[in-house]
This record gives sequence, structure tokens and C-alpha cells, in this order.
Amino acid sequence: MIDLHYWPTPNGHKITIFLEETGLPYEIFPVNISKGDQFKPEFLKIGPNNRMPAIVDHEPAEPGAPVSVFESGAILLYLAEKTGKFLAKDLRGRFEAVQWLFWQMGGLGPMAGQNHHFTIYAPEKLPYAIDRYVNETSRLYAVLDRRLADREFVAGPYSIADMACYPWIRPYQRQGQKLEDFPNLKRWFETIQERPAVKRAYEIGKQYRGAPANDPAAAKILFGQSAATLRAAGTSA
Ligand SMILES: N[C@@H](CCC(=O)N[C@@H](CS)C(=O)NCC(=O)O)C(=O)O
Repeated sequence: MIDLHYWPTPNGHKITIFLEETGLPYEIFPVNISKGDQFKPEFLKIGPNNRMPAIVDHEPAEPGAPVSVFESGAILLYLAEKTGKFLAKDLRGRFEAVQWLFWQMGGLGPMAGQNHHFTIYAPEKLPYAIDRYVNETSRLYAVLDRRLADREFVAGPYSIADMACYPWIRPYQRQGQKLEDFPNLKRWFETIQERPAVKRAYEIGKQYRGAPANDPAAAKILFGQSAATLRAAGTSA
């Protein structure tokens, strides 16, 4: 059984997609990030970055204590290794997926996240910041569109690289993008959207509803963090 510490955001959806695709048994432990659950001492033990998702595997492949993993990319790699699914076994195929997984983790996710922040949540509308992140998101979409011109999925066969990217393309309208401008990406998006496991993953997320991130109390928790916040939560930076 896998414990999944989760909230229905793009990084959370990556993991429910994988778990639904494989049928691995799991239990959700909600981390309501708009209420500050990410700072609870028991969560910080497995998610030291005060960000979800995180997992605890009570039946790891090697004997010993349960294994906990944070960072959605690391979790996808861990689960792919555990199940032998959605990551190629051969070196070349595996690194096709791994490099695009890292591309999502270091590029698409953080840039689209800043796009959401400055476009939707920031109390001041700063044209420089909005333009920078909307333009960077469009560049990253173009990278993915080009990549998908001659293959069905990001690494060839459907893999953890697609599961990492898809949830960050799903809010494309909020990111100031039109899928019509990226025809290969649109085809890929519509294919993944129709997968039953992906539909189930998003359905599961609907039961967890918190305050929107720009609700004043939630915004204070989410956007007012510094070293002092973490220290006050009982750890030292
Ligand atoms: N690189 C991390 C990012 C995780 C992340 O940013 N999670 C957000 C929700 S998508 C979160 O937990 N935010 C809580 C906060 O900002 O305090 C991952 O991919 O797991």
C-alpha cells in the first residue's frame, strides 16, 4: 500500500495519474495547502520542502523500513522502477523519458507556475512579469510541439514524461496559451485527456476542495513564505 500525500494541483495529479494507470493500491492523505497542512511536523518528515506530493511505500522492493519520497519527478521514477511500467528498460529509451521528465521538473512546471502566479494570483498586475512568463510558457509549448511532431508521446511510448507534462498543459487557458497554435501538442493533449486512468485521476481530485489561492488567508500561507515560516514550523533551514 502506498500512502499518497496529495492535493489536487498539477504536481499532485501526476501521481494519481500514475497510480490509476497501474492500479497500484494507494490511500490519499490530503494536504490542504491553502490551510497550511504542508507545515505540519508529521508532513515535513516526509516532505521537507513543505510542498506536496510525497509518498510512503510500506512494501518497498528491498526489505527494511517504509520508503518515503518527495518531489513529483522522483516519485514518478520510484513508482516506475517499482512497477516496471511507463519507463523503458533499455538505456536509450529510458533516458529519452528521464530527460523530458527533468525538462518538465526544471522548466515547464516552474515557469508555468510563475505564469499562474503573476497572471492570476499576484495582487499587482506587473506587465513585465506577466509577459516574461507567458512568453516563456509559449516557448516551452513550442519545444514540446516540435518534439511531438514525429512521435506519439514525449519519449515515444506513453511514459512518466507524459504524466509529468500533461497536468501542466491542462490549464493552458490560464497560462495565456491556445492549443490551436501547437497542433502536435493539441493532438497529444487530446489523446491523453481521453485515457480512462487520467479521467479517474481528475475525478478523484474533485472531492478535495480548498480555498482558492487568492483567498486572503490562503494567499498569506502560500505566498508569504520565507525561512522564518519554515523555522516556525519546527525545522531549521
Ligand atoms: N518540485 C515540486 C513542487 C511541488 C509543489 O510546488 N507543490 C505545490 C502545489 S503544486 C505545493 O505543495 N505548494 C504548497 C506551498 O506552496 O506551500 C514537485 O514537483 O513535487
